[in-house]
Amino acid sequence: MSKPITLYSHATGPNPWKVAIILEELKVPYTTKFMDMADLKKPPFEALCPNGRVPVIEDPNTGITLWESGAIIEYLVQTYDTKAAFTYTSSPERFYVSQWLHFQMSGQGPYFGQGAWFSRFHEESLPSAKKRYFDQIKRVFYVLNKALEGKQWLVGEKCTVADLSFVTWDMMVPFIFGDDAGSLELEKNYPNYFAWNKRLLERPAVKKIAKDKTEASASH
Ligand SMILES: N[C@@H](CCC(=O)N[C@@H](CS)C(=O)NCC(=O)O)C(=O)O
Repeated sequence: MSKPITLYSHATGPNPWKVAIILEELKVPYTTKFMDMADLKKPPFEALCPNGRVPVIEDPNTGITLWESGAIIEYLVQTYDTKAAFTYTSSPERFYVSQWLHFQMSGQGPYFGQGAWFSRFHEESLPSAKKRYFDQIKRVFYVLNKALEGKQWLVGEKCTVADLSFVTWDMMVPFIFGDDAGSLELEKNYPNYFAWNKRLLERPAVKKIAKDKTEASASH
């Protein structure tokens, strides 16, 4: 039995919860340390992550400290998914898993994040910036919807870390779009994407993390 990994997290931010889902799916023991945003960009946290963001993991079993959620997911899979239950060892499948993980990290996370910024946090209303990111988010729905035509999962016949990596940002859609969320008509406009996201949300590990996140948001 391995010693628990420490996951540095934040109550509402989706990126650490993405890592929590992978830890749950892999049944790797972990403990969560919730950070205040105000403590991220100064010592002692900066010594763990010079970028001053969460997630960060510390794994006492290997001595590694790691940040950037995509790199953490790759580490967890390579270290703890010894039977490749959530990835592939074959080619080209393992490269396709990597491709989708990179797309999530560069194509989904940053655009959804900026969409949230300009719809919720920016100090002035900038409709053109909001439109730019909302359009890009719709583009991500379109890409996923097209890739999932006639398929249950992004790569091969099973759920992999590529699929799981998208779900916590997808959970943020109502928050990002607010009153505009209904006009997305996700089920009608992106049916493959919609069914896939529903499939992900029904997984016990994803359900547990959705519940943990709701509870953490209420108490932190
Ligand atoms: N690319 C990074 C993004 C991490 C990130 O932006 N995390 C947010 C929480 S979800 C954060 O720490 N924000 C603090 C800040 O922006 O100061 C990753 O995927 O790990």
